[in-house]
Amino acid sequence: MATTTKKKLVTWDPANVKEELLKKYPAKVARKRAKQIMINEALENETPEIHANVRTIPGIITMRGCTYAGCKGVIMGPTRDIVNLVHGPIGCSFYAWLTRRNQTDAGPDGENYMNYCFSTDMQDSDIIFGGEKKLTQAIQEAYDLFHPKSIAVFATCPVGLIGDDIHTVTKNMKEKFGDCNVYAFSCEGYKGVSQSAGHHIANNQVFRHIVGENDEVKPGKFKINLLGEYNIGGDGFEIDRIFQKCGITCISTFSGNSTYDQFASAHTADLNAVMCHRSINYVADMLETKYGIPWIKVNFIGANATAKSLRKIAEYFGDKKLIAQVEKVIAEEMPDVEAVSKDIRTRTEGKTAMMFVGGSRAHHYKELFDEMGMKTISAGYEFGHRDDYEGRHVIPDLKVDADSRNIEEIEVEPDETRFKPRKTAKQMAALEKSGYKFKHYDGLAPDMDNGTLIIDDLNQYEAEKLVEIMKPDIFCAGIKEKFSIQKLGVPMKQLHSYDSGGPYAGFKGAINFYKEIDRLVNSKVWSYMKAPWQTNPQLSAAYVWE
Ligand code: CFM
Repeated sequence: MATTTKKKLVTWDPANVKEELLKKYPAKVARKRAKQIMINEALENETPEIHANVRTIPGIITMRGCTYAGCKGVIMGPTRDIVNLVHGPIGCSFYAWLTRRNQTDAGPDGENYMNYCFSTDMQDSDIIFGGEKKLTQAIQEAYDLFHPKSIAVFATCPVGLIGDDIHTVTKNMKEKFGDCNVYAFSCEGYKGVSQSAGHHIANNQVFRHIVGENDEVKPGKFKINLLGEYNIGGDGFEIDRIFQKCGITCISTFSGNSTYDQFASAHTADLNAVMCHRSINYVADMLETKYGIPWIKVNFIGANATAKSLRKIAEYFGDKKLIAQVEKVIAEEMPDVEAVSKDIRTRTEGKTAMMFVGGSRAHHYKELFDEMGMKTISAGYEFGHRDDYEGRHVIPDLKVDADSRNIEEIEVEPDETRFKPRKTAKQMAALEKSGYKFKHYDGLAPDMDNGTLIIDDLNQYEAEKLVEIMKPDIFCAGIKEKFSIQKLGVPMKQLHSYDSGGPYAGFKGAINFYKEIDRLVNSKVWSYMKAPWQTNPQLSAAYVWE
């Protein structure tokens, strides 16, 4: 007979939960972790300070990835026509080979290297005698085989340790080829405290070596760049569909389903729309300083958020036809979304969620859970910085430590010939006066309810404790967490790779997400976690002859 477990209503005091999470740690570790576990009391103008972007304590099983992952996988991974050559032992390449589910469309030219895994396959002898010769040969081989527009070289930990000069090697090869842009990234895994450092290293080099290479003016009236959208599970395809329907031209996406030429032409757009603040906000700043393109924060995760972001883009251009078209698209798309939302809400309303993802998704996906009537009781980032939690106003107060000093900040000046303000000072002031916000992001904390827990760099031990105490209806994180959480009897949704699902962005994506979460939180399977003899050990039986 199946046992049905009726869920008790769980209430908790956040201070007790925090105490419980810290209880097992040695005093010094507990003191450090306490600063990264924040009981949210964000008021309108005030947010409690959180310790973030600091080293993980050795011995703790962190959810984070390495700097190389942030550079090679996250930023450069989704660009299809650049040969991404990893200089290092083969394991680093294999790990970064198509595991992120960033999708691509090979386009009319069909140039797509994403399905290849390029590596110098360093051996012990290369570590001892140096790997520069091998790297030179590998670049030559890739060039001879594919004749790509561009080859990017990524340093893994041993390369930094032995001191191979990858930048000189790539510079020489670029000069030798003449028709192929070759550059390198010093993104050794240990370079920063997380993959966030890798984003910065990648973006700096893209800005330095590619942006501005193509001045050709592309057709389109309302031209934007979408920064920080990586086409996971096809999110970018859905956003592109919506842009096209609205008449908005996306010159480049950094870097979902992108090409070399998109980066090269990015300076020709008239607005930068930033999705993932963490991975790219500094590129938006550099594009503004050098070329005069203003930037705004957008979010295409959630149907309401999508509508809001489209209206924001239309308002920037201020064109009556565009504004009308955006309204028309929203009016066309929303009825389907609302029909599904109405149906699933009868089953999802009041359920609870926890989210611990990279550096922006916990905030973005909260919108989708809100739309389902679900409450986010705890959330956090693996590698967010204080501004991702508390808002950009804290940026001037951020402490520069040895680790952040290690990551280069590029000094940018207005381009002598190509700097062009997209709007007059008067136009910008008028927009701002009407409440329009440029360069603005308030972070996760103000959107979280009072008394919820915001936790930075959550680890495996704390994740399990948190689930045991707070018993959410769903837990969202990555593959490393998936099965340990499910063994606790709580459904787990991967918000990095989306398991095998997606897209979840835009209008169609919202519908997909509603249905998926409804299915997960209402599945009966979790009530069968306990075998009958665990809840009722006294089984009675009789012999057949009795
Ligand atoms: Fe930005 Fe990302 Fe994220 Fe990120 Fe990432 Fe990702 Fe992420 Mo995984 S760029 S910070 S380094 S939104 S791969 S597409 S899901 S951790 S929350």
